Amino acid sequence: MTKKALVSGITGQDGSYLAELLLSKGYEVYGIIRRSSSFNTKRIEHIYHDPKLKLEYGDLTDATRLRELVLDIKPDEVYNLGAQSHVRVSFDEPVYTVDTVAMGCLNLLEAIRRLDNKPRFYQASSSEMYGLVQETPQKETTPFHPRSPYSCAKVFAFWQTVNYRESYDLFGCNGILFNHESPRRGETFVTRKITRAAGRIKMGLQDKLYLGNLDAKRDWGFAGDYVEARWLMLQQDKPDDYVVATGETHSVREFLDEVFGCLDLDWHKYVEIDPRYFRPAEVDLLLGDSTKARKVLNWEPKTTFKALAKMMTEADLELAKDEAVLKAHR
Ligand code: NAP
Ligand code: F7E
Repeated sequence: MTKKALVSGITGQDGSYLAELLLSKGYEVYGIIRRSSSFNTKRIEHIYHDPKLKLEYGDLTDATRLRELVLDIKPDEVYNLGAQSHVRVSFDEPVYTVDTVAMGCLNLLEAIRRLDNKPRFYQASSSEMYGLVQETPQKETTPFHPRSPYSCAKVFAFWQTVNYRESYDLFGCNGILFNHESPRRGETFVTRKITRAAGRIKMGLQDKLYLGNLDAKRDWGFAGDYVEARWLMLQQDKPDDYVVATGETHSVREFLDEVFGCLDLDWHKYVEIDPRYFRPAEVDLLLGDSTKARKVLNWEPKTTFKALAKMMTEADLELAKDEAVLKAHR
């Protein structure tokens, strides 16, 4: 029988890759989308007319609607990827962030708890939960020390998922994913902000790039490699929590070197520091140990740091070229 998956956050970076993967595996995919005054389905445009993709209006803060959706659809699997996912923005909008990230997860768990056939549940947990890191590298047993409203909300959602697993026999898994990027990454996250600006600088469309803390280090992987791990978690005999990471860490500075290097540019000529991009509390270093996912799920990342930087730079150079052509015809 055709499996059904319900995905929150389908219009986001990860939702779009997950939808592609599930469709390729023959799933009927139900995506929750938000009403917006402008189009917000750009990342799923290429699969929009697939008859197995069905989009339903909803919002993680609307518990009634979530309950209605799970009752109507009766999904076999639920992937909770929806979130106000920007850490810096979470300091400006803590209450809204907690509503979507923490309460959103709880609303979904409550919506499925009383179903006779409870769907398997995936929670998009985050390496940000390690925050002020208690050990390096970070693994499943490393204690959390969140450093932002976003990561505090993710810790709540993590433990609710564990709690529903232990209390209600619900097949709930946390994927503790370290930063993952792609040409579909939102343009305000640092990697994409850099590749977008570098392409525009190369094409003469921009002359400065304003950034914050260049010393922060992250374990950056490719989003396309990480979707398989999520799906694999829900195919196991037992529910569990897994770290998904590359096992390498690099600074923002090193990412700048790679990207501008690909375009034969010297970033020092273009980058300026703007304190508005500093955070009230910073996460200085993240480095994941995904031994458990590698052993149990037989998963491993395929894309290196260099290859990721090159892929994003080339995609954004193409975008900048299109932009330059449009500008010339204006
Ligand atoms: P993203 O690109 O920011 O996408 C977020 C998605 O959530 C979008 O589809 C957005 O819809 C939706 N959304 C936001 N608020 C919502 C609400 N109230 N109700 C329903 N949907 C809502 O994020 P991403 O990078 O794909 O990340 C996916 C998930 O993984 C998030 O939960 C994130 O916190 C988590 N995560 C990400 C990373 C990473 O490095 N990317 C690492 C660890 C964990 P609109 O398109 O309408 O805005
Ligand atoms: O920042 C520094 C910034 O916003 C990375 C989300 O997907 O991954 C993401 O959160 C680092 C930070 O990602 C700028 O201070 C310097 O140290 O790209 P980011 P993030 O905060 O790590 C985790 C795993 C998630 O779960 C989140 O949802 O880069 N940085 N200058 C800057 N960051 C931004 N955004 N903009 C700058 O100008």
